[in-house]
Parts: sequence; structure tokens; C-alpha cells
Amino acid sequence: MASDAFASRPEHKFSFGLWTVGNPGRDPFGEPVRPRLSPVQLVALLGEVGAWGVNLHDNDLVPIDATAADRDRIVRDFRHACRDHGLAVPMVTTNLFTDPAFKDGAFTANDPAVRALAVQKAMGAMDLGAELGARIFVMWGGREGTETDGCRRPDTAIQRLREAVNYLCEYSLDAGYDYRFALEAKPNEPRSDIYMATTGAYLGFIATLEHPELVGVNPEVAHEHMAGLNMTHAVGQAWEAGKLFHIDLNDQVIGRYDQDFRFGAANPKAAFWLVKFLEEVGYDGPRHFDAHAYRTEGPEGVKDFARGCIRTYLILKDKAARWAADPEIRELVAGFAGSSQPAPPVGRYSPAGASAIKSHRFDRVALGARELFYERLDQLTTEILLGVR
Ligand code: GCO
Ligand code: MN
Ligand code: MN
Repeated sequence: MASDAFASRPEHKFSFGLWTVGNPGRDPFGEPVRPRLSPVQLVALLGEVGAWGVNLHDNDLVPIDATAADRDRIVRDFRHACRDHGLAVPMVTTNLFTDPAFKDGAFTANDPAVRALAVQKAMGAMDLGAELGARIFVMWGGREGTETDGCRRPDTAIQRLREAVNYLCEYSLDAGYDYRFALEAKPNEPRSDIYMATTGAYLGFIATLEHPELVGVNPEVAHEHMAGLNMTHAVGQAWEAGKLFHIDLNDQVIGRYDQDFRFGAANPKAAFWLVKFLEEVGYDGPRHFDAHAYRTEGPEGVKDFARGCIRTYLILKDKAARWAADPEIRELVAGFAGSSQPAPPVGRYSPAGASAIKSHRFDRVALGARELFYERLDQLTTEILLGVR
């Protein structure tokens, strides 16, 4: 039965943030449209829709001004709820964007006291996550950016960011937390321009850290699409570098405001290539949905949204298996996979190999004349996605 075929199982590792299903539908033009659910209620909701994990910012769970006693009570209730509904807490993060103290950035802010506060808050979030069993710490620098570049030099910002990430890596080691840090890029919103606009920018930055082995990336579909980029290519580079520590699945029309749509809602074909890639390479980290329901929805619509994310992922996974098994597609792929004429391999450089390549006589005209049939391939893909194949 179709409903069973696309039911979520723990090994799929589908997770949601408290802030996603808990989003009350406020936007820059309008007030909340849904009642705010408590973390314990949200855990119950996630259990009901079949999620495996729940992620959180420190302040999604513990209010920024909570007393130590309040904190402990809230965390205890939350842990019990997670246990009762069978949910893991795979990832935590820290909110360094809501409080006015961070209006000029957190780790990159000009004021050293703000930078120290940000580090303090991040260490507190790491303590909280460790208590909940989280092993992944996401860092999204929502306020790490500018409206006017007169405020600081961009290289200074990067140096400050490096200092903070190095510091937090040391803290994780010192405390025995065993975190893997996943850095999340976004080109803009809420700042006009955010430093580290793309996943590729972070991959370059990671190589400059003191503990690059602890640090990877958290690519997000919507963030790459906001920049007009190809998410699957970004994920491919991260994967190939051994840096795909986490992933934020959602959707977004290219060129629009930060939409955070249900996974696959805007660009199902792009979502298909992404799922196909993740499944082919055997990515086994959390499949985290960082999205929220339309503002037209109430509590039931939020569940429709969450179930839709999961279902679309599993439908696309099924389509990817169909794609790989399709005889016509297999034949096309076999046709372009191999060499059309004898040629020395490139491989690793050697003087003998180089002279073999230099002296080889290629039939360049035949190479240019080779027909590839990608039109046919893409049409077959489209037909699989449209359900007629
Ligand atoms: C956004 C981001 C955030 C982060 C979250 C975890 O566009 O607001 O995607 O949702 O993923 O703060 O760090
Ligand atoms: Mn986002
Ligand atoms: Mn995100």
C-alpha cells in the first residue's frame, strides 16, 4: 500500500527543529496565526508524524533569561517527553540572532564584549546539547554580516569567526563532548549580506581552522537556491570532502524572500537529484527538515506540512530507485559512461604518462560529433517524476 511504502522509519533519521513545527506563522507583515506550542507539545506532535529526531536552539527550549532552576525543570520535562515519544536529539545550535545584543553580529561583532557573550552562549548551548545526547552542533551566523561594509573589513570578520570556531572546538575537546560542528551558509536574510554566503565558502574556511577534522558543513536547500545555486552540487562537494555533517532540507523559489517551504514544494526535480545523490552515496546522517508550514495553516496543517516533508523525501527515494533500475535509462547511462575511442588515462601524473598523453593522436572531430542523448535521459527522468513511467 502506498501509505505504508512511504512511512517513516527510524533508520531514515528524519528530524525537525522545535522552531520549524513550532513556527507560529509570524512574518515581517503579520502577527502569529497559530497558537504557540510548548516544547513538550511539539515533541508529541513530532512523535505523531513519525519523526526520529528533534533539534533545537538553546532558546527554543530554555528562555534566554531563565533561572538555573527553571532551566533544569524545563530540560527534565523535555527529556521525559523525548523518551516517551521515542525521539532522539541529534543536533543542537545556539540562537545568536534574535537578541538585540547581536544586532551587529555575534562572533564577528565589533564589540569584544558581544563576541565574548556569543562564545559564552554557544558554550552554554553545547552543555545543554550534551545533556540531551546531541553529537552535532550547527552554527548558522544569521547576524554575521552587514548592511554597510563601512562597519568592518570583511577579512577582520573572518578572523574573528575563526577565533570563535577554534575556541569552541577546544571547549568541546576539553569538556569531552565529542561534537562535530556543522557550519551553515546563507547569502542574506536577516542581514543584507551574510559572511560565508555559500557552502563552498565554508569549505574553504574549514581548511584554515585549528581542528578541521571536527568541522564540516550543514548545507540548506533554500540557502543555495536563494543564491541561485545548485544544492546538489554544493552537497556533492561537501560529501566528497568528507564534510557533510548535517543537511537542512526545505525548498525555495530562486530569487524570492527566505521562504522555508516544505521539502520539494517548489523545485521537485532539484529535490529529486538531491535525494538520489544522498541515497546513492549512502549519507547516513540526520535528514533534517528546516522549514515551516504556510501561514494559512493551523495545528492540523502543521502536521500535514511535516508529514509532507517526510513523504516527499521517501517518494523521491523510491523514484531514484526506479530511475536506477529503468532499462532505457540504464542503456543511456551505459552509452555515455565509457570512452568512445582508445585514449591514455589521465590518472596521477607521471612523466611517462604525460608523454603518452602528449603524443596521442585523438580523433577530436569524432569526440565533438558524439551524440549524448541527455534530452532523452532528462525526459525519461521527468516522466518518472510525473508518474507515467
Ligand atoms: C534560517 C536558518 C536557520 C538555521 C537554524 C539552525 O534561514 O533561519 O536556516 O533555520 O538553520 O538557526 O542553526
Ligand atoms: Mn534557512
Ligand atoms: Mn537552516
